[in-house]
Amino acid sequence: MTSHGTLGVAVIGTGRMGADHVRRLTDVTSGARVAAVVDIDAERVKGIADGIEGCAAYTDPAQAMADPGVNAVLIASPGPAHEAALLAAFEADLPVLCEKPLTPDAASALRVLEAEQKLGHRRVQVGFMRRYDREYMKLKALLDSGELGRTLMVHNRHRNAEVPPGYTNQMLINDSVVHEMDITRWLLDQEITAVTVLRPRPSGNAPEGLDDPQLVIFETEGGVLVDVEINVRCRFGYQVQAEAVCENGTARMGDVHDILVNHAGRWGGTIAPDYVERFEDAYDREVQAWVDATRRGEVTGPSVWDGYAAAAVCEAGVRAQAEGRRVEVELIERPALYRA
Ligand code: ISE
Repeated sequence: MTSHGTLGVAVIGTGRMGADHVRRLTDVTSGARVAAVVDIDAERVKGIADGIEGCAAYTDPAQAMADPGVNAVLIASPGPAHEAALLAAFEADLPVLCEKPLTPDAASALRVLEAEQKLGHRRVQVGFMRRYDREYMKLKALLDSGELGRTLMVHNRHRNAEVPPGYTNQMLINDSVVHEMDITRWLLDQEITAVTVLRPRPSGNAPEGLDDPQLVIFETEGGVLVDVEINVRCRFGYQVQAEAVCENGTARMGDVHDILVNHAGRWGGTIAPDYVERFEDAYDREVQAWVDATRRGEVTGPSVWDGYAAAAVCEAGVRAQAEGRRVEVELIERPALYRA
């Protein structure tokens, strides 16, 4: 850390999310700076580093972690590259914010879980940013208060206007519904025990080879039923909504994030075009919380256990989707390091 306590962060991966985090750490977050950027594209990463004072460009994460100006690591590379980067950060004893997914599958997530436990302390905050969204935080506070009684069901709608070329049925679970898996566990403080995936007739807008939309149903250990409409080419905008149905009432978030306009006999608001805009505030709060905790020498927020649990639920979801049946989630016993 520099003399006045500014956290030097190495950002690994400069794609859509990585580039946005470079901007955030440079222009928004207080107490941190981008000390290094890493990408396999040497030209691209040099161009980014040249635009940031005191920032070094690397193509190898381990070399960036050895840079004396680097005190922490933000992993925003593609999911399959996360395990190696995480293990290198453990080796360098550096704190990490790892974009979701922790890793693409339960086995690799388990290897990271075991490696972090060997350190004897947490090192990783996983990038499930919806936990920092103000509406989700209010919803959790209300459910935790017990004012509405016990939660019986949760209805979710996760709608993307568009997805990139090459987006597959499996990515619909691993890349998109993974957010509802984590937010369900966090809102209810319960593990997900089984997954079922149902499909209506596909939309005429569905990309080739993709069954869109789909209905994903979670069962939780406390008997709550959670459904997720995942709709990845709805075209009208990016929309994430959740409604908790409780014994004495309901609570819904995600309808309005902007002003409502009455004009010429009509009323209405706006819908964000994509997740980077809709959750900009949540990403800002997530990264600020990570920088603040790291400068205090603490690790807070979603843990490697949360990343492993989400990976295990994703595996069950992908099997349920492929086999057309209800699949139970297989989880190891929660290690002591990750119990509250
Ligand atoms: C994307 O990777 C995200 O993480 C977004 O939050 C999600 O809404 C989108 O469906 C994913 O593809």
